[in-house]
Amino acid sequence: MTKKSVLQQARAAYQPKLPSALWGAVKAVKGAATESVADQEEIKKLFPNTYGLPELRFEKDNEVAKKKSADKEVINIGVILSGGQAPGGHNVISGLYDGLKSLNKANRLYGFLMGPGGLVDHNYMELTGDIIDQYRNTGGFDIIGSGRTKLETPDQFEKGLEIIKELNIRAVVIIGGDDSNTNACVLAEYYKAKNAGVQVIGCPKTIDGDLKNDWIETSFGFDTACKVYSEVIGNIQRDTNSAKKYWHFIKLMGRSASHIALECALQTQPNYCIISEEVEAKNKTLNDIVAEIAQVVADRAADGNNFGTILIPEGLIEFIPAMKKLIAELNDMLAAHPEIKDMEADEQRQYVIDHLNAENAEAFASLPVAVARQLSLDRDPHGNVQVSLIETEKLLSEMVDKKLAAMKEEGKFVGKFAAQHHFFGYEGRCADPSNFDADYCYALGYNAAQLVNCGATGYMSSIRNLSKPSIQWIAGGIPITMMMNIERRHGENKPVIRKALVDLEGKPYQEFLKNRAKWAKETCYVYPGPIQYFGPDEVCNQTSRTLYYEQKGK
Ligand code: FBP
Repeated sequence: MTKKSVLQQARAAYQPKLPSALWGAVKAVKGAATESVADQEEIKKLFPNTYGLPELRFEKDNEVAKKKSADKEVINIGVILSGGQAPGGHNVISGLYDGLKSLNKANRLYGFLMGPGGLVDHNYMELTGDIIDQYRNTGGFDIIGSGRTKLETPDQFEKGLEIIKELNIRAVVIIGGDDSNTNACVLAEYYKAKNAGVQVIGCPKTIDGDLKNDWIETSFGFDTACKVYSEVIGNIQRDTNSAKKYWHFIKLMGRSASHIALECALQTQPNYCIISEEVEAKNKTLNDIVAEIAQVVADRAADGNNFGTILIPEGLIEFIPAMKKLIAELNDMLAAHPEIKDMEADEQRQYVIDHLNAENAEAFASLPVAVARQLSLDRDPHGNVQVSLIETEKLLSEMVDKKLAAMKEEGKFVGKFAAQHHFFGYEGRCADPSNFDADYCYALGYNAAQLVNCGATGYMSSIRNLSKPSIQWIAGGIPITMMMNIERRHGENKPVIRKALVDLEGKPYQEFLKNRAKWAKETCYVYPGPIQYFGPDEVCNQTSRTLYYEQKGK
């Protein structure tokens, strides 16, 4: 174990707060049968054993509390961390461990190493109390590591079953984003169909904030990651407001949806923030976006302010309608001809241009070479373009620079323009969880143990009512099939959990809309400062602005 910082030592003593519904023994109360969000007939056909299950809600159970521990069945659980790191993963595991031990001290928790691949390759370790105690309230996924192996083939499921049986594991808990939870459901269906006696439960993880709906109010890690990014954006804003000489182009993680950019904008009040979902809805081109940014720069320059901040969501490229069409055709082309990704750069570029339809070929040819190349490279195991590798912040600032030069010639820009570039993503994914994420994650894990105990499979751990104090949070489980629809992936139609994009009618975006013209022209920066773990409630226990506005008045 590495040396602990003074903060980590103090933080280790923090006891996350559980919802009162999970204090002591619980019983699962069944709600009505459920349906998928769309494509009901197709999803039902694909998940005959896990479709239509009822929503579950936990309540205190006085009867079970009286059972002697000798009568209790031993339950072993295997846990997997899947995909990108998100603050609080260790607390999901410590909550799961404590929940499991609260049911029966003889229960055991196994961690599969380096993501879903650990299950298939039989790489695991037992997570004992001593190990868990080293990781309570810490960031990172290093307790067992994470990975992006996609669990999808019967072969993988059968290999997994061998080790599951060997370790007498009753349930696998998969902590992941929308794609990993989709695969958790496929695994649950497979094991249920063959009566393997193995349950599968998902937990909603991703800093991107796009795994949310009426039952999953936020994915864990979003709160902490956005607070870290907002602290640094605030610091940059103070710097630029001091020297008054740079425009900072700041790209923020979030593979697809713009929740992180929107949340950071609400926290820091930058001069400009692109929301990809708005770009798509208004059918904007890259040139439109560049023209808007250049106008903001020119308007501030007219007031003598040659400085500012611009937030750019990582997933922007895929939301520009012309790019979206291009990427869809490229995805199909790469799925049908995987050899393209191994070609030399020039040969690859020509091949792609020759084989795209005319409109897409023109869009592709007009892109800077580095961006075009990134779009033609390998996808991640879930079929996603690796947008974090596309330098949109540089692309935009170069285009804005050119546009301003043209505006200067026409007498429409009278100032100076110097740009700095930043990309914040990895900086926030392993931060020590905020009090909100520490509590939320612990509750998700503890709750997952209860879902296993009540025999659920194909469910996601759900903790709701999150803008209220944690004691009032609602605990239960939601059938994963309920969140699914059919989407095109890797050139095929697949059942997947529907991604939650920024809702342009929603309160967080509307709040941004109300203020953005003022933030663009004036200097209204807010400097949130670092996450605080100790101190007054309003400083330490604030939820994200997104959750606050979404739940305001509810
Ligand atoms: P998950 O969807 O797995 O939570 O990962 C999210 C994310 O952090 C994205 O924001 C980012 O685009 C991507 O992971 C980066 O992937 P990698 O860690 O493989 O570089």
